[in-house]
Amino acid sequence: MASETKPVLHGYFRSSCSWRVRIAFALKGIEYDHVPVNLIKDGGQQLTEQYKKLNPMLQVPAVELDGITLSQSLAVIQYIDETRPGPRLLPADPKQRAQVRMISDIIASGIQPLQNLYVIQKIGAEKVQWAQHFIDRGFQALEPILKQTAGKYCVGDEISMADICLVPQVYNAERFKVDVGQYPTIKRLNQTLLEIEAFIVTNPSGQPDTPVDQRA
Ligand SMILES: N[C@@H](CCC(=O)N[C@@H](CS)C(=O)NCC(=O)O)C(=O)O
Repeated sequence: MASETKPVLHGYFRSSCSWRVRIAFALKGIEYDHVPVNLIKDGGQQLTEQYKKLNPMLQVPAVELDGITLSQSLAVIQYIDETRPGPRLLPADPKQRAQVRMISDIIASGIQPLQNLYVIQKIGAEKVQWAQHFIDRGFQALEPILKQTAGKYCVGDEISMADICLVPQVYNAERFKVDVGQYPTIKRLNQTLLEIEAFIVTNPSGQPDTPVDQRA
């Protein structure tokens, strides 16, 4: 049962996983409170004993809502979808729903974890090449899949969790200077989605914790 209390999002402006949750809240029209967790400052605020109680994985996002605390952005998005009115984030059709989950999992399990801060910190000098390699590897798989599933958006013509995962992943790819032009379907979908209000207002360049010099 959805409670009256506003959800609290513990997140970081530049975290792609926090951005996923912000987009889902925006699409559903859910107001929330934001608690910034700076992944770099003070050696990483996600590593404190206090934060560990919220998310023992020491990652953002963590979301407090309806009396529980959830980490894992896809679990949060699916919970919101199951408990809140507003546009569906997973399609009603089981085949399309499976395709949305497939695309979301490729990004959330097969691409994003490999360029996580705590991973690339272990890589050292080769970190940019490492990140580029695994983003390219993932995008080479995503491109033909999206060619088959996409209409206006990643799966058909309704915005879904797959789109919520795609845009922040393309943002990460651009940060690591991956040439997204090699992937015309990914590029087209990203451009279309970036014009939608829920994606604009949640952009890392305009969050409460976005540093002044990184604001758009
Ligand atoms: N599967 C998790 C991944 C969360 C995750 O990787 N978060 C990153 C930011 S996008 C993080 O907190 N990294 C902290 C670090 O690298 O120390 C989710 O979808 O929420």
